[in-house]
Amino acid sequence: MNNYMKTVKFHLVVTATAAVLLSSACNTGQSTHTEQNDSTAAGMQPPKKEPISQPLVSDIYTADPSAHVFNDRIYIYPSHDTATGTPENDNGDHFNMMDYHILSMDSVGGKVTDHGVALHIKDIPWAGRQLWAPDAAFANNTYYLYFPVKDKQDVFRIGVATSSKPEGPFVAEKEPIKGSYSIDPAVFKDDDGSFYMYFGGIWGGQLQRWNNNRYDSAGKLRQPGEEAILPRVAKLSKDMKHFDGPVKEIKIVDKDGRLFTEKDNDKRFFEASWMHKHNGKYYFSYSTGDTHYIVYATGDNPYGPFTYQGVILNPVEGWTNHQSIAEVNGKTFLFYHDVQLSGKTHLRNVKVTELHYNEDGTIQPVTAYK
Ligand code: FUB
Repeated sequence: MNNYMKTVKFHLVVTATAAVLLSSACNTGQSTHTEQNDSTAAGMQPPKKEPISQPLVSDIYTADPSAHVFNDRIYIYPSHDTATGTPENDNGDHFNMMDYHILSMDSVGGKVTDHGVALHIKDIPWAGRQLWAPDAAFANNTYYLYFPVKDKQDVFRIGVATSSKPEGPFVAEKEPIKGSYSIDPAVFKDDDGSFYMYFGGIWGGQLQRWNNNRYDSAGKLRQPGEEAILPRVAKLSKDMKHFDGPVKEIKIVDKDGRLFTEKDNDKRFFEASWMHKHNGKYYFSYSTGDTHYIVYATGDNPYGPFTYQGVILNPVEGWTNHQSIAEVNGKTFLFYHDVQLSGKTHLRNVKVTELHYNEDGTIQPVTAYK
């Protein structure tokens, strides 16, 4: 299957609710007609699958939700998907996002506020195209927005922008973070106050072009029998705008301590890093990309190694799968997206559902449809 090219992978029926929401709310000019409907032969309708959660907003398309609690309010830092008409290709060019909108709500299930444009690509001096999945952090009395975007040479770098308010507007630094590359920054604050950035994404995210932190425009994806490409981590400096030390690879291993190979593509790293802590353990979660799972691995320190534990979120409708995990008033929530509103893989909508742990600290997998 090509990278990001499959419009809709599953034969899930988009609910009537979604179609109504779309036609009344999403003023994008996109049709509600989906490939699922095309591929469903008359008389062979699969059973209707009801989503367990509804989109948090339906007047814009949003994806890749990074959730944090700031000042007792839930803030979500998503990608803002738009129908720009960019043709689909293997590099994900059709994910051609131009700005960020921050969402917030006082509780899960409460009214969601869209705070409007927080940062636009035209205000990032070094940016070329494609604002992908962001994250945010608070330190030094400042809110920091971290974002991946291709530079003017078409190489993904990670930038930082600042604001005095969690919802922005944010002002971008003049250069990307020195030594940064690839996509999907996730910034984690440890109990001692240190911040770490986890990042990387293969295929369209270009991580295969980086070996030993050096760029090779001809860098190739691994062969099935080769060790899988690993995600990256870097400690952040006190000013939150630099890496404090070299970027390191994160080892994800099986129960026998073995690294995964490329053919273990239902377990190996693809994109969508996230780190959270539970009962003193570090939980590193990520998307397996072409097999569409959100999975997790646990470890004893922020650098790993992390031992693979299992699935957090089964494949959702659409090609991409991307999560964040946040604790709100003693409960743990999984923020994710699917394509309920559009049926198109690059026009997604963010959602949230509760996540539950077993007594041994393992996570109960979520299936987003019932
Ligand atoms: O939103 C663009 C890209 O799609 C993200 O950076 C990936 O994680 C995937 O969700």
